[in-house]
Amino acid sequence: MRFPPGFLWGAATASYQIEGGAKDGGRGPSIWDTFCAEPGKIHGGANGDVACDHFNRYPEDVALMADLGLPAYRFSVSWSRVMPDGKRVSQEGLDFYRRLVDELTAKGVEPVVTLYHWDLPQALEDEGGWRNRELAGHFAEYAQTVHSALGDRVRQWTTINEPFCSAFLGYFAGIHAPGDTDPAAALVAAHHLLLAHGTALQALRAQARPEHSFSVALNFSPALAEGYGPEHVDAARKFDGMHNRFFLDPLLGKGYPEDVLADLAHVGGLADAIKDGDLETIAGPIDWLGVNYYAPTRVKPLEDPYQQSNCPLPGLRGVDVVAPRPPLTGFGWEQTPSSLTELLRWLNWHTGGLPLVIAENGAAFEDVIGEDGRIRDTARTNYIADHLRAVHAAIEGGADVRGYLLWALLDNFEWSMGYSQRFGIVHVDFETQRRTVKDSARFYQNVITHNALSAAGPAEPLATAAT
Ligand code: GBH
Repeated sequence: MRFPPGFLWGAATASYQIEGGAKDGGRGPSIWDTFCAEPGKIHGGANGDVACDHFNRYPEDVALMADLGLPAYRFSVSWSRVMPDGKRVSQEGLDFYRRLVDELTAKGVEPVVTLYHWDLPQALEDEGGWRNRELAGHFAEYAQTVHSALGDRVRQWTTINEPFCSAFLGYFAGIHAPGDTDPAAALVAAHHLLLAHGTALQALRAQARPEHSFSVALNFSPALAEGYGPEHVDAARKFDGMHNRFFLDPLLGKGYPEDVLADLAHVGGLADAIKDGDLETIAGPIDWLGVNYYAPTRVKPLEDPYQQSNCPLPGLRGVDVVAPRPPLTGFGWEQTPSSLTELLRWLNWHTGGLPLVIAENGAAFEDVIGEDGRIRDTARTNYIADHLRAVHAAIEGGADVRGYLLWALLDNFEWSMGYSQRFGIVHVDFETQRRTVKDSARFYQNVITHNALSAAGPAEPLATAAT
């Protein structure tokens, strides 16, 4: 299975999940520092103070990327490192990303920069966080600052990663920072995140070079109905509406989906938050869409159509999210690559052929280090191989998929799960900070080298010794 010429291969990370150096280089606190300090929020009481110590070890990590032959690396910039109080620029903070980008460029790895992957400066949370409309303007200034500093070397830009998670997990489910549980606040936050994207996009376009391209990354979970009756179809529609189309449609200039607004009529907040001109701002054209995909969601109708759903979607009623079907990943997520093919083909149709980049896809499994030091993570390798075949099938089916950025380069701080879930193709020993290349990384290297993979059969890593 051959991929199109020029297909962008790479791996991804995010600032708070790998950097550490929480108090180094003048970094200010973010909402994740605060959230992690609250007892009971994070598995094992963990935090990102040290994480992968990438802040200090980035030269080693970039060398590793070069050794793996990764053409691209997606990482995020920490707003609170670049602007410790959310507004005042720290040259020291910018310099860190400058050094990182220089190192990547020197080693021939293309940087793909995400401006916001959830680590809001705490000072801005103190002003209301994403409940506060003014954050859109602050974010645009921050975006311009980073773009001015790195735009000579960085061509590919993503404004915001997964507004779903920031808004719904952070302000409704309470399982992400800042830990609020207010459905109206979550909808308002979602609107302000989209507005921040649109406002920043306008600001960046105004200072962009011709080679720059801009995107936003959304997490998608296709809804799979457990039955065939109209109530089942409607349950899937509701879940898909709130989880996927609520964020996508405004970005495409379609506005918030009418059916979702009707489902949400009983929750306040959103209608008042939408001001004249907002939807135009949000709909500024993007050059490509970042698609983060891990698993579908199985749904069935609740007997009581007014009962709040058991999933973290504000205002969602009458939908029962049921157990995923095996085989599951180590995290308990379903492995259904066909849903990725369906998603990409649907996106191709729904967006009118917008270029798509898989900005995240990967799996957590428990790893065992063999006596020879090798990590034979066959389950992860098979997950990746199966999902690459699914991407290939979507391309055959007409979707304009331009790249695949695997989550994650390194094992890292997995948010509320702390260090208990390993997504890396490179193992990190969090005691010694030793990196060990897993078999899945060698398999991926092989795919990249050939720009192709076998159509079936067990996925084999390159026959290279692991270190
Ligand atoms: C990505 O989010 C993140 O961008 C990345 O930082 C993270 O490390 C990676 O996934 C792995 O988790 O709580 O009911 O919604 C993925 C979005 C949102 C998908 C939460 C799984 C769990 C079910 N994720 N969702 S629920």
